[in-house]
Amino acid sequence: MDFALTEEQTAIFDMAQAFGAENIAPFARQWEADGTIPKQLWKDIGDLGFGGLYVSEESGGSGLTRLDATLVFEALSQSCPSVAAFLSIHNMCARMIDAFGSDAMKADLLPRALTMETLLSYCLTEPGSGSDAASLKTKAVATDDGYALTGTKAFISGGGYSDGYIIMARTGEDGPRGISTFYVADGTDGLSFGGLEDKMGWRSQPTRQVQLDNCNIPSANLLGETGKGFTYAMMGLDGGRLNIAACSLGAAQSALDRTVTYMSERKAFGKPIDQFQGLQFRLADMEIEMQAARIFLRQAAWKLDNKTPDASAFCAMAKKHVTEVGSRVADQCLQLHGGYGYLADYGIEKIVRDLRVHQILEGTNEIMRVLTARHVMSK
Ligand code: FAD
Ligand code: 2MC
Repeated sequence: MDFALTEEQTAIFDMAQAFGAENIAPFARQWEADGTIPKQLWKDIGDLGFGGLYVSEESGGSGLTRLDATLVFEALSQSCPSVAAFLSIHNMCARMIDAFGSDAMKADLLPRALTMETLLSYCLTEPGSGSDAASLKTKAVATDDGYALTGTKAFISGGGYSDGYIIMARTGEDGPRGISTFYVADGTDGLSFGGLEDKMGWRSQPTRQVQLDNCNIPSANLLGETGKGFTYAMMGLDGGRLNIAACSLGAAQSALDRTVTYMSERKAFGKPIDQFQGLQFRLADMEIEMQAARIFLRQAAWKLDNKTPDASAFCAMAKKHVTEVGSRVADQCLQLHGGYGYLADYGIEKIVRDLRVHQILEGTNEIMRVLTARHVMSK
C-alpha cells in the first residue's frame, strides 16, 4: 500500500494546475457572465492530451488510470469547477465510444474528440425521469438503414454547444434492458435544442434540453449492442462520479487556501482573525475533512482501476461524501470571509454556487445512498 503520488502523477497534477492558473482562472468569471466557454480553450486542453484522459492508448488516448484522471480534475477545478466538470462529461463520453463503439465509429469519432474539435455531451436524463433513469421514454425505432430517435433529454450540459451527443434511448422492453446507446452528430435533421437554462452555478456551461424529432441516424451510430445501453451509461457514470467528486475537492481546496491567506490578513478586535482559536479549529476541521475525502476518493478510483467487485459502490460513496465535504468547506470559507465572502470579487461565492449542483447531478446524493445501501445489504 502506497499513499504517495508518483513523480509522474505529481507532474500531471502540477501541469493541470499551472494550465488552469494561466488559461482558465483569469477568465472564469467572464465566461460565467458570457454563459459560454470559448471553444479555443478546449483545443488547448486537447493539445495537453486531456480530451481522452482514460481513452486507451490503442485508440490514441492518454491511457491514464482513473486515479490519474481525478488528479487532472482536482487540479483544473482549482481554477474553475464549471470548466473542469464540462471536461469530465466530454471524457466520460469519449471513453464510452472507446469502450463500446465499433472500430469504424472509433476511427471516425475519436481523433476529433481527443483533440476536442468535437465536444461530446451525455444525454440520459429526461423531463420525466432523472433518478429513475431506466424509465426513460425517448424511443429509437429501427428503420431500413438505422434508427429514428424521438424524445426529449433534459438538463443536457453542452446542449446546443457540443458537436456530438451520446443518447440513451429505448429500443425494446420497459426498464433497463430495453435501452440502447447512440451517437447523434450536431446538425442531424430532427435534432434541436431548448432555451438556455438559467442556473445557480455552472453558469459558463450552456445547459439546454436536447430534442429529437424523428431524428434519423445510420445503424453505425449504435454503440455496442442493443439492450446494453443502460449498462454502458452506468459504467460511464462510475468514472464521471469520481471526476465530479474530484472537481468538488479541487475547488474547495482553492477556497480553503484563499481563506487561510485572508484570515492572516484580516484584523478584528486588534488581531488577525486567524488568532482566534475558535476559527483555527474550524480550519483544522476543514483540513481533516479534506484529507480524509481525498484519500477516500483515490481509494474509490483505485478500485475502479483494479475492477474490484465493489468499485461502483465505492464510486457512489466517494461521490456522495466528497461532494458534501467540498460544499461544506466552501460554505465555511465563505463564512470566514465575512461579508466579503458574499462578494464576487473574492471568488468564494462562485465556488459555493458551482459546487452545489455536484450533490444533484451524475446521480443525486440520495441515489448514491441507495447504491451504498444496496452494497451494504448485499454483503
Ligand atoms: P428527481 O429524480 O425527480 O429527484 C427529486 C428528488 O427526489 C431528489 O432529491 C432525489 O434525490 C429524490 N429521489 C428520487 N428517487 C429517490 C429514491 N429512490 N430514494 C430517495 N430519494 C429519491 N443529465 C444528463 O443526462 N446529462 C447532463 O449533461 C446533465 N447535466 C446536468 C446539469 C445540471 C446543471 C443539472 C442541474 C442537472 C444535469 N443533469 C444531466 C440531470 C441530473 O442528472 C438530474 O437532475 C439528476 O439525476 C436528478 O434527476 P431529477 O432532477 O429528475 O430529480
Ligand atoms: N456498471 C455496470 N452495470 C451497471 C451499473 C454499473 N455501475 N449499474 C447498473 N448496472 C446494470 C445492472 O447490472 C443491471 O444490469 P442487468 O439488468 O443486466 O442485471 C442494469 O444496469 C440495471 O441496474 P439496476 O437494476 O441497478 O437499475 P435500477 O433501475 O434499479 O437503478 C439507478 C438504477 C437508480 C442506480 C440508476 O438509475 C441511477 O444511477 N440513477 C441516477 C441517474 C444518474 O446518475 N443520472 C446522471 C445523469 S448524467 C449527469 O447528471 C451529468 C451531469 C452528465
